[in-house]
Amino acid sequence: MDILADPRIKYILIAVAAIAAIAIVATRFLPRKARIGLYLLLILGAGGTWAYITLNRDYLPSGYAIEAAVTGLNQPTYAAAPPDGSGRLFVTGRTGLVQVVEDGDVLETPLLDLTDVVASDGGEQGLLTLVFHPDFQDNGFFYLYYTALPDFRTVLSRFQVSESDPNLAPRESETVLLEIPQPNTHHNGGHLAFGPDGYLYLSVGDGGDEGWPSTAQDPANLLGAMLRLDVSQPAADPPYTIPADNPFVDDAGARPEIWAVGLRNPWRFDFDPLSGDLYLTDVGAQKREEVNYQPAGQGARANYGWKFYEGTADFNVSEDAPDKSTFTFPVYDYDHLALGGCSITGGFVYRGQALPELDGKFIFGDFCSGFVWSLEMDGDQARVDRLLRAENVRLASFAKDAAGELYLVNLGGGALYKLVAD
Ligand SMILES: [Ca+2]
Repeated sequence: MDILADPRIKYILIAVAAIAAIAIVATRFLPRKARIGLYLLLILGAGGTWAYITLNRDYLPSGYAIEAAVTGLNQPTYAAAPPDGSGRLFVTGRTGLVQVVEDGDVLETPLLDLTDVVASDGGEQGLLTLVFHPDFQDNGFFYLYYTALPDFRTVLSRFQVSESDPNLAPRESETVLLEIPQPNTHHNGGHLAFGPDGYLYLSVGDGGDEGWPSTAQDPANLLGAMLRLDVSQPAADPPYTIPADNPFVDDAGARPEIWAVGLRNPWRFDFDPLSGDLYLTDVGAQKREEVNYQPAGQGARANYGWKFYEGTADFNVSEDAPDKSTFTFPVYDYDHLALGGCSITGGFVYRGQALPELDGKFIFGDFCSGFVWSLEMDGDQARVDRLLRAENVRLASFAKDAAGELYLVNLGGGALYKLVAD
């Protein structure tokens, strides 16, 4: 961060230096009282400069900025580029629309309209995410994750793009993979991504459960967990199979879909397309937001701690809590008070071309403060740098285009902003 790049600070520093120079010269000629006055002025000036820099450092130039790329979207929650060379983006909208962006314009007719079945009134409900089947170009399959009327259950479904019109996905193409009952309207979090192993990973919030033991610690319950499904056999019934090495397959009473437990509202995650490392953000309760990390190939049966722990802090460490060493703690967590945040928003590992200095870094932000950071692992230590503060952006998500460039998804303003060099 180049503080001197802000002209206001440059002027203040010049003014302080000028007063200092005058004071030094004037010391020879001025009476004692006037000298003391000048010294006081000098101290005030220096103090004022320090306070100004401290209070404004979040707004100083950082080398990064955002620029509007797509506007006129309907409450966007996520966007993704179909892997077919078309350059399009499919954008999920909270109320249940999937809109198509072509050449920067939002097409008038949506790809899919689920507004009559999607529950979106509750704080964290809606059509939340989308992922393309790795063989999308051949089979036209993509998956959606949404909360459904009338009981607010969570639904994971597969859809198929029409063979005659690539900007249309018929409602009748829906095949439901999973339905998960929800005890509450919040912590519906969730993200979908294919891992380097070709399996479909799905993160599921704890459903806002108020009880104990927590659904997040209960492997008999799909809430508060990361699931791993094999969807390579589309005709299977149910329409997925359980990977043979899923960690709970041999545990009596456990759901074999579960890959990891102890999550509260795991809103997004990403596998680095190069290394296969996993970055998983989990939204905290009242205090702490966290980033979890697993090197490629690791993480099966991990317990991320909720709701014994919120980030690295104790939350409800009951007497029967397992030993602390059995949990996977975040590589980075931050306090709401310290940074004005409220809800962490992941995140992608940047592998685009335009911002080479971000290559391999995990980019994430906060829904309330608008801060955007990069995180880089050095051994088992995380190094975090602040990239920018996106004011007036309700940062529901990040998104990635076909070239790997990153966007901020502004739920409030119906827009996608591209992350660019300033
Ligand atoms: Ca945790």
